[in-house]
Amino acid sequence: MLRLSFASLAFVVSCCYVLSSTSYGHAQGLQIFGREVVPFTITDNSSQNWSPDQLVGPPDTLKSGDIVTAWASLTRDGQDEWILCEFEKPTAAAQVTVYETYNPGAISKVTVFGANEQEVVIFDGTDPVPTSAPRGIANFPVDVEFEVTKVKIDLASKTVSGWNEIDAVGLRLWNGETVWTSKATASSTYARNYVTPASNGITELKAEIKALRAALERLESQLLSLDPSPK
Ligand SMILES: [Ca+2]
Ligand SMILES: [Ca+2]
Repeated sequence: MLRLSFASLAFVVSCCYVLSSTSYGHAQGLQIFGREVVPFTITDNSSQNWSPDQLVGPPDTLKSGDIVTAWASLTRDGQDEWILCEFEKPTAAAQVTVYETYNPGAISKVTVFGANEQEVVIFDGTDPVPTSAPRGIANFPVDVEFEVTKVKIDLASKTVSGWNEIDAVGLRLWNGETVWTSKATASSTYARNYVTPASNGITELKAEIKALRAALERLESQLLSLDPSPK
């Protein structure tokens, strides 16, 4: 009975964890025998969930929350973070617009860059979006003599609790139009914790389950050897 129940339990735990991780949100690492199981998610483009690529293009995270279409740092508050957003062509910008979609209020500095190594800090202070808000759009006026090619946004992530997720960054033009980030990098990303739902990811997951079952069988064997009850 012990053999059956233990093996079954292990498999059920593994399957439940996989299923529980297939939705929005940071599935927190499940500790099994001291080893953190890598979260697994099944959505389109899931290898890029929360990656800097999620900063590219117009806003697509339509509500507040821990949602995969926004960039998220690797840790909640482990270090201060930054994102660097590039634009397809130099732009005469009137304003930098930042869509904060989860735990807003962490923007501490905004720097704009030009094609000829120009660099100007246009904001250094407290994020205009309050930390109490569920989400918000932060606007920073640009008053520089050059066309903007890149924007760097520094985030006081250590200070503002939780993942400070950003959905999109745009440059508002003087005519009211907005151009959106075409390429982005970041100080860190939660995305690297994720595996794709493609064959590689499934193979890795199967290997993970196999290793867990083997570990459980070894433990079961050890427990049986210690069992003083008559066979
Ligand atoms: Ca934070
Ligand atoms: Ca986005």
